[in-house]
Amino acid sequence: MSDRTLVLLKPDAVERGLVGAILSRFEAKGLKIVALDLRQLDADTLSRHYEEHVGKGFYDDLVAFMSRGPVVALVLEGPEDTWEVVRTMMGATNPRSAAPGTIRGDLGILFTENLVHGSDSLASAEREINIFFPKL
Ligand code: IDP
Ligand code: MG
Repeated sequence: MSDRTLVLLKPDAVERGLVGAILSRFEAKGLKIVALDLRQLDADTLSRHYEEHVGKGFYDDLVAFMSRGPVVALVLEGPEDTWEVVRTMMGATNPRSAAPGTIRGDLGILFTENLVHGSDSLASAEREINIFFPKL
């Protein structure tokens, strides 16, 4: 059995030259990269991806941030519960309170600019992989 999840390395991770460091963590954990692409996201893609956040107070800032430069979109595969493994490695949404040892806890300090996205359930993973890599 294997399952997959969607990860985005956000524009701050690309700008700060942290793509390699973050990908290394996932590879060292034993997760396999099965798709990978550097791409610029537009407002339409972001509204599909973040559909549960459209209209919230932070949404416009989130879209401005997520479209200010390219992201690295990838799909990771592991033996089971891959989305949950990745979420544990990412840490809490606000890097200020994310635990040391997590990606956000070790590398981030700002709320919106929290380096990495990971699907929050198996259903979200399937939905998001279909948005970013529909042929997979
Ligand atoms: P998650 O990325 O940990 O799943 P979500 O609640 O799904 O967190 O929020 C999506 C993204 O929106 C966050 O990663 C962060 O970049 C941004 N965000 C969420 N809540 C806030 C907030 O209260 N202030 C500023 N940015 C936020
Ligand atoms: Mg989320």
